[in-house]
Amino acid sequence: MTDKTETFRISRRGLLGATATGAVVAATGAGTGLLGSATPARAAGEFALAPGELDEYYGFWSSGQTGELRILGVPSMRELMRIPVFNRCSATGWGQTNESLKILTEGLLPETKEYLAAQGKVTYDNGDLHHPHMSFTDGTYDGRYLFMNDKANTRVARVRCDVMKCDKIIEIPNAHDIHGMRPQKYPRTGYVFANGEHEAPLVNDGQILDQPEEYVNIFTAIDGDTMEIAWQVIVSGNLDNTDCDYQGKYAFSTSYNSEMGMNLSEMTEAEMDHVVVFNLAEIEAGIAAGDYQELKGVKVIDGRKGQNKNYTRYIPIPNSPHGINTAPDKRHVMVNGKLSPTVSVIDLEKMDAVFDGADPRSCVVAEPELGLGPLHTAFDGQGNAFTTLFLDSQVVKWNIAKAIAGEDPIVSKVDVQYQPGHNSTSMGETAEADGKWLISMNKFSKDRFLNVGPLKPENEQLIDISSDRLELVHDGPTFAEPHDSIIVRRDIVNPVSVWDRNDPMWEDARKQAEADGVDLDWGHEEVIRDGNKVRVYMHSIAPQFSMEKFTVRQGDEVTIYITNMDDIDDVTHGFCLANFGVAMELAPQATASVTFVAERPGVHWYYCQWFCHALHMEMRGRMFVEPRAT
Ligand code: CUK
Ligand code: CUA
Repeated sequence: MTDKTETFRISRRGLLGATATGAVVAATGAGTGLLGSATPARAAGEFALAPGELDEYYGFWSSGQTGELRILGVPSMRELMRIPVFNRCSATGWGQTNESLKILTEGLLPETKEYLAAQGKVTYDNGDLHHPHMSFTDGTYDGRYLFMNDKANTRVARVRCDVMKCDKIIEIPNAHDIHGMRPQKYPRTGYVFANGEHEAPLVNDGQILDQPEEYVNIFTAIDGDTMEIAWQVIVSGNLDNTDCDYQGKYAFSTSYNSEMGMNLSEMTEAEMDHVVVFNLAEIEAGIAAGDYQELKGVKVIDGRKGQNKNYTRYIPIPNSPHGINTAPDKRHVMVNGKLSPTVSVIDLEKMDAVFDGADPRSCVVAEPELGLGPLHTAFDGQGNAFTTLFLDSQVVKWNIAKAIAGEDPIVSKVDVQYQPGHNSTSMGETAEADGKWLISMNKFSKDRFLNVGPLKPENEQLIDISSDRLELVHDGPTFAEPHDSIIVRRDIVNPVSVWDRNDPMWEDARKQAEADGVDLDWGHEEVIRDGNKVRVYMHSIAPQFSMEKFTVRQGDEVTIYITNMDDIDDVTHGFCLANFGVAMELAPQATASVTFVAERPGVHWYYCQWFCHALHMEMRGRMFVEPRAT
């Protein structure tokens, strides 16, 4: 860090004050003049990669209301890939191909399918993806799956890390608006824990509105292998974020609305909210003993306050806690105060006693004041924690042992631009936290980038945490709105470059081809008529489709199956049928399919829309639609 930057920091801090808010920054107009001229310091060669050099870490990013998962390289912060999940993707055909529609529709509840049918749809085309997390084995990432939530439409999805495509999406019954979500760390995933955020009547059929005592919230455990619901727990208060221990005994969720208020003033009334602790073995035993009600096919156990059972405990925590993060010491859990300037440190070694009847607060072993608006905490594996301070626009590094000893735990603070939500450290949510990098995911970028109009990008900053001097080394703009990320050592993630022809993703296509007597393992070109359903099988091999033309009739329901015979790295083709709104990705050795009604007579060109060859433009063919006889 140069002196110039140091001075600039101090003056900016002085200018905005310790509780700078977006409004203050906007009102002073300080940004463009004062801040724009400063050149950020760079530790030369430390994080910048030369062209052709590969990153040390995979970063898996959420995208909030965009609904997709993103892959970035860390530390370069280069965006490597977007994986459509809850969104509709024009490039890959996600949300249009038969393979993706199956994944998007098969996990929906019957009433959702009915609702969507009334809108003329088969699936949602939006999502709000906040929390991406990898599956664990024995306390660290195992490279099998990524799991993620959809707050917008109450879903949980899974992405296969071998092909980096989504293979399962389920809607969570009984719960409302899945927010916090984490995989079980030990012995393995195992469970995926998911919080319903918004309270609702347990049977939400339009009979109850203003009877808050009838409102409940639901915590869900999903089996990460089968993606089926294992069980649910009814809780008091709402549920925000969640995490679990390294022992396989407890999961825990923050609640910012223990009041069960229905408006802002009611929700923030109480001085204390709580963390709900879930005792996994007790819940499993309760289910086995039949102490549940079955709701929409799910076993639901009652873990509300005052139930006098050992399924849950409620730990009082000051005011509207948000993030909850288990430290790599496998013992301490940080509960981030949000409206309280504190982080509450829970000692899991005291949790058994709490379930045996000890005062719930007895597991809270420290509550250091760190600054204004603590939202999320990450770790370096060396006994330190890094907490984002939303209102202060800072990340604070603090020492866990000092906080427990009652000493001043603050090691250092670094300004971030501006208003951070989540942060994440390299391997920081595993037992293998390595203390190299921290990403601060800031909700506002304001003056940090060229002005692109009223809608601004967010700003994600890379901070070198290898010394006590937290060094900001990179600004990265991102589109709406990554909440959370994980940073995974690259040796853990090993995707393939070419699809397996027999991958489950293409199973339906293979079965249909077999029924139609078409051999997908050989180059094929067939048009099968089955009433007004027409199935067209062809293959692609650069720079050609195996069919230069085919004919259907107006009104036919046409399904196109294409196998990409190319088996070389990076030779992806596409199929785009012009003026039919049809397009899909054909990665090497994939068999993808798409269905549409041929309601437009005439000649229609289909073309390859992924640049694949010097003769890519020539990679096209004609669909001829014969007009309906009048
Ligand atoms: S939440 Cu967004 S900043 Cu959805 Cu993880 Cu805290
Ligand atoms: Cu095939 Cu472009």
